[in-house]
Amino acid sequence: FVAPLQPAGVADALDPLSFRVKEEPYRVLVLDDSATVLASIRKALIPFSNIHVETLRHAPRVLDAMEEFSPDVLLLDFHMEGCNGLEVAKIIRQNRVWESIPIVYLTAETSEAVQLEAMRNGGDDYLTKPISQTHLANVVIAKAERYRGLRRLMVEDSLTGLYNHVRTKALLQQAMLMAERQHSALSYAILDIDHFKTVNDTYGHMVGDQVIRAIAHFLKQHVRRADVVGRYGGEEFVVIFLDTQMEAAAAKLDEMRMAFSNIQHAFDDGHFSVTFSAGVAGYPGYPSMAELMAAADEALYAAKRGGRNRVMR
Ligand code: GH3
Ligand code: MG
Ligand code: MG
Ligand code: MG
Repeated sequence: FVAPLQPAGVADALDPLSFRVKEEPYRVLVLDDSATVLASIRKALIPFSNIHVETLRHAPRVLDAMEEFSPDVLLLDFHMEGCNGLEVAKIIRQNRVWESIPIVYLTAETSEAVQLEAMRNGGDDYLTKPISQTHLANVVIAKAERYRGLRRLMVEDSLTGLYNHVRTKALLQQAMLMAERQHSALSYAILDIDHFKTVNDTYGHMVGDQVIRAIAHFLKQHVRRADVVGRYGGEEFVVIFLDTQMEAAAAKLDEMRMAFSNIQHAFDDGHFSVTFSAGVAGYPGYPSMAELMAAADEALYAAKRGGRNRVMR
């Protein structure tokens, strides 16, 4: 069949961080040891349709809650039973994933010395109670907005909206640790478009870029939502198949390879097709990240040497 090239906006509709659409409300996690305070903050923020509030009373649960809820901003109480906000902020900041999440203190503590200490220890802002509903919402929205923009720059490839190189590697590391803990398998594949220089030379770089967007979109559509798709470099892509044995991943990739080779990319009045080659390697077969990546790379080169448009392992 003939598929038109993806218009520029198509890949942008996918938020590679969480598969959320971009207009989703800002997510704020509120940690306070008082149920009354939590209820009043929730009530203050509920009228704002672009804010989604989640509350937490128990500080030791904060990292789990953050992992589950994936907040865009954290509102943090200062004095809590058994610990204070400073300690919580320190623990959060030690975690690379959360090193730049906005932490906003919201407390009745008005001492300037305490405020200074809080800002020195990873706090982004310091609000004192009582506070107007609007002021609180404005600060939450402003911080969350900035963080989302920043996060996008850090982890997202701008041409395709896929995870970038750095983020892809971090996610692979994380996925391997998880697989080790759960005694499960995972598969890692690297894909490279065949004779892409010829595409650029024949149709121009703009069309080349469209093909890159098209394959990005195709890959996202053909793997599970939980799987990871990244753009590793120019016309090289990575797929991390979670909880998947290498044989199954290789079979899936081969199906995808065939389907992709049948897509016709429009150009002027005609069309052309493009193929890719892929190398795949599996955990626990290769227990370290470096070995796993090297094995997939070698398999990719073998696929290229073997004539391209094929999947090797
Ligand atoms: P092979 O089958 O061996 O992979 O051949 P190839 O032509 O694809 O060779 P190679 O992978 O070495 O070349 C990739 C080319 O992709 C080189 C570069 O000009 C082009 N390229 C890399 N990034 C982009 C991009 O973002 N947009 C476009 N249009 N071209 C790119
Ligand atoms: Mg308190
Ligand atoms: Mg290449
Ligand atoms: Mg290539």
